[in-house]
Amino acid sequence: MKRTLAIGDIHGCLAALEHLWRAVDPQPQDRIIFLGDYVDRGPDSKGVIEFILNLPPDLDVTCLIGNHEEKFLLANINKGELAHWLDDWGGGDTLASYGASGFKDVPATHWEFLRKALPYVETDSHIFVHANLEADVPLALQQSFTLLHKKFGKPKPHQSGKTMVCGHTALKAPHLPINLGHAVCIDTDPGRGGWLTCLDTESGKYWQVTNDGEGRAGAI
Ligand SMILES: [Mn+2]
Repeated sequence: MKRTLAIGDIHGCLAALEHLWRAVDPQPQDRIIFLGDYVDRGPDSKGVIEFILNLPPDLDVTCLIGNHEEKFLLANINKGELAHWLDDWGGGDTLASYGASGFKDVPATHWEFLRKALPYVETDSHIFVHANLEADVPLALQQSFTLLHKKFGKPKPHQSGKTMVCGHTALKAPHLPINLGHAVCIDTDPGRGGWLTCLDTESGKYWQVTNDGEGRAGAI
């Protein structure tokens, strides 16, 4: 049976992503949607992007952009953004994962990955986005701030009637997904000792792993 697999914020936690892949075992008939925030905080941001770029080509993979990818791109072209990224966003961990020369060591394939990541994706029943939506604004007219930065809070149902699936707002212990019916958040904070979450929006089943390989599952 086809699954639609949304994967929450990874934040450099390559080991967690590898554990999650073994637990979920995505197949060519599944649709896989990464919700963004691949980089910063965790130990191997480069490895996370490399893992995604090296997935088998017969898998149906969509990658969304998160605010941390936007910051990575901005830091490369603006000194103020670079200082902010390094001081406050964990960007130093990301650059260190590429090696001693920083931006010079980031391969062209990774810049292309960052630039090609999509702001949202829509199915018949769901809208997938990194951060949030304005309830009364059509999807195509949403502001970048809302899509990439706006915290989850208590979102109203989107005017489309579709269920929003997002990450971005880190859910603290016990690190479980939040399901409001019309909106679901699956950022369970793996970069700061939490869990990495994958949700099948068809069945409601979710899988969670830690960077240490601990695993659990449940349903929303
Ligand atoms: Mn985010």
